[in-house]
Parts: sequence; C-alpha cells; structure tokens
Amino acid sequence: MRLTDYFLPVLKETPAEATIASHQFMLRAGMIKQDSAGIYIWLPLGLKVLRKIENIVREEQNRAGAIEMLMPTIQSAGHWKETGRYDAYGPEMLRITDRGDRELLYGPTNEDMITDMFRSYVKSYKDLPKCLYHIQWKFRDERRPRFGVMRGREFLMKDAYTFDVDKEAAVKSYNRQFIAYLNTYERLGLKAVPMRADTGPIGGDLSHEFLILADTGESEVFCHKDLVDMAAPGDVSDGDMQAVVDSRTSLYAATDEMHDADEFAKVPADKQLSARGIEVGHIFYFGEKYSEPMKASVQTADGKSANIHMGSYGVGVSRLVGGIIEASHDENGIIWPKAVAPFDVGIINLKSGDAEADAACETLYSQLKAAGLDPLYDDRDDRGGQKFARMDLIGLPYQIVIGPRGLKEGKYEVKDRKTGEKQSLTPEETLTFITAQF
Ligand code: 5CA
Repeated sequence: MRLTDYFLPVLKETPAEATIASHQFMLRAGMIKQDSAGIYIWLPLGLKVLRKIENIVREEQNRAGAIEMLMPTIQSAGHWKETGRYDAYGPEMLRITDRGDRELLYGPTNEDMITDMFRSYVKSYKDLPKCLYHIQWKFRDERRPRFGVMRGREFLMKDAYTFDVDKEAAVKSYNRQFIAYLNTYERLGLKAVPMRADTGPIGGDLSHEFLILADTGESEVFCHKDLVDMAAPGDVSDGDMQAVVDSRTSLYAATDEMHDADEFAKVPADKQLSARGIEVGHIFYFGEKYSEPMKASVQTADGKSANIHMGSYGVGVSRLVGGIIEASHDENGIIWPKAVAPFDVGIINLKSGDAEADAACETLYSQLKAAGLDPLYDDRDDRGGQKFARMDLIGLPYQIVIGPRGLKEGKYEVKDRKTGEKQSLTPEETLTFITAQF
C-alpha cells in the first residue's frame, strides 16, 4: 500500500480522554475513532489488526475441532425468558422492541440462543460431542466503558459452545478449549496465564480466565511465576489433555475474587507474583444450567434421557488489539508482533520527488510484494522526522529507510522496530534479510 493512496488519519496530539497507552496509540495511529461511549469505528489500520487476530483465533478453534457458524446480533427475548436470564442479566443488556412490539435484545452472549438451536436438531448421544463457535459483535451496556476497545460497549468476541452427554465428556471438551487458548495466545505473541475465576452471569462452577499481565490491567491477580513463561503445548492427544491442563492448574493462579491468601502463602516466596492483568479470555463449564430449563436433552446409550452438559468459551477479539499494545509498546508507539502487524514492513522515502529515491523505493516495494509480503510505502512529501515518528507510532516490525545519502553508497538503512537495531544493507541484502524474517 502506498501511503498517499491509503486512509491513515494519524493524530499529532494525544487525545485527553485516553489515559492508557493502548487507547492513546490506537487513536493517534488512526486505528479507531470513537462514535459514542464505548462504540468505535474501526479505521482501515485497526481493522487489519482486528482481522489478523480474528483469523488466528479461528485457525486455532478449527484446529481444536470446533465448527464455525454465525448467529445474529439481535436475539429474541423468548430464549432468555426460558432460561430466566432475561431478568437476571440486568441493565447491561440492551433491550429493543420492534414495530410489532416484540421484545428483542442486542446479544451480550449466546448460550440461550444456541441451546434453543441445538435442542431442535440433536436428540441422540450419537451426535455428541459437538463444539460450535462464532465470531460476532456483542453489546453490553457497561456502566463504565473505558480504556478504548478494552472495555467497550460494542465489542467482537469469539464464543464457542460445547455439548456433551455427561460431565466426564464435557470436561474433555473444556480441556480441549483450554489448550486451544494457550496455543492461540502464544501465536498472538502474548503470555496469557490461566487463572481460576468467578463465573458471574454465565454460571457454573468450573471456570478459568486467561489474563495477560500489564500494569494497566483492570484485575488484580496472584500467580506462581513459572506459569508466566510456560510454552504453549501445541497439538495434544486426547489422552494427554488432562495432564497438560493439570500442569497449569496445579500451580497457583487466581483472580482477585477467587484469591485464597492461605493457599497463596504455600507458594515459595520467590515464586509469588502479584500483578495486574487484562482478561483476554474466559471459559466456563456450567453443565445443565441452560439445558435443564430449556429441556435440551438427548437419548443416552441405555435408552434413557439426559440433559446435555454444556460449556462456553469466550475470547475478547477486539479487546486483544488493545491488550497486545499494552504488552508491546515504547514511548514512541506500538511494537506489533509479526503475526498481527497491520503491514509487515514500512518503506520510508526520505526524498519523495527525487527520481533516484523514488525509483529505488518503487523497485523495493514491488519486490517485497512479489515476495508475498505486505509493505506500507511512505511516499508522502513530508519531512523525514515526521515520517520516522509516524512509522514508529504505527509500529510495523521493520522499517527500510531510503534517501539520497545512502543511495550514493548503494545502501538502505533497515531498522528493527522492537530492538531499535539498525543495519546498513545493499538493496539485495535488504530484500534477502526482510523476506527471511517472515
Ligand atoms: N459466554 C461467555 C463465554 S463465550 C462470555 O460471555 N464470557 S465473558 O463475559 O467472560 O466474555 C468473554 C470475553 O469477552 C472476556 O474474557 C473479555 O476478553 C471479552 N469482553 C467482555 N466484556 C468486554 C467488553 N465490555 N469490552 C471488550 N471485551 C469484553
């Protein structure tokens, strides 16, 4: 993409309403624009990152055997009345009436709707287990929407739902999602720690939140230090799943609501970590909470009828955009992990309009595209300082600076955004180096 063709409304000043780095940088880098409290327009640069995160989440769900579908954002109140959640959910739910005075709502989550869908088709244990998911916008009329996309009112979530014949089978489904979450966050360049968590309005007694540690996190968390640096397990066979989950859950990790000071005191003092965290996922096993009132049951192998055992599994896709920035930035701007960067590499032309500089930039731009990369070419007629600041702000993993002085020696300057390390390379070396990074 050539910057002169793109839509990248970068701001020079930090908007006063933004108090944390991710919110400030997302506004300044032209990724989002607030339309009303907690509701954002995703500008082109922001949308690119959102889509990359969404795709990684999708790939890892598919790898774990979950099946994608899409439920509507607008739901009928009927499903929620059946489960008793219509009243229980309270003012966070946006309630709507249509022209025929029918009660609708903008979905804050989908347990009720999917249980209704599932019961209408599945009647036998032979059709279980199943795991269905969608990636869809949610609305929660949060009392205090804040920190930009981190606590929005409209936000994008991946929510998966599992259906099993009994608790034992349901725990396997839970473990499979638990492992998929560890793999997902690692691919996103994050260290997310699973912690015992409260279940709130979703319900159930087995639940984990996945949190990334950051000073600006909304939750206070307590955990064993070793959990933070454990590598993701990758593909795990069914027989090994419980052991992988146990290797995490046997180490102390809890959110504030579930914290037990006496238990935590048993962790060796040099391994105790109390920190703040951002909740980027939350998984629940709630058994028959919805299948019981909705009479979602199947015939079992011995000819009896049993309520389906269910769980639900959420990833905060839009929150992750902010979460990744909280985990990876410096005073100059964002530092994107390669997997989610909006462009792979930036080309800075230090003298746009100069025939030689333009030709060198154009050639490199075409070569990078031909190599399958997605470069952003800053071909604007701005001062060098402005170009450097903008490129640092938007945080692409590599920057290639081309100007008359370097060209005299046949050299480009290649900068690693994360380390700040600069190399002076020939055009050929530049292409070889950059393509080798992806
Ligand atoms: N039905 C369950 C799981 S599918 C559920 O709704 N769980 S949740 O309430 O914990 O939400 C799942 C994830 O969505 C959270 O872990 C968080 O990352 C994200 N999330 C929740 N509320 C917001 C919000 N107001 N803004 C941005 N992301 C949010």
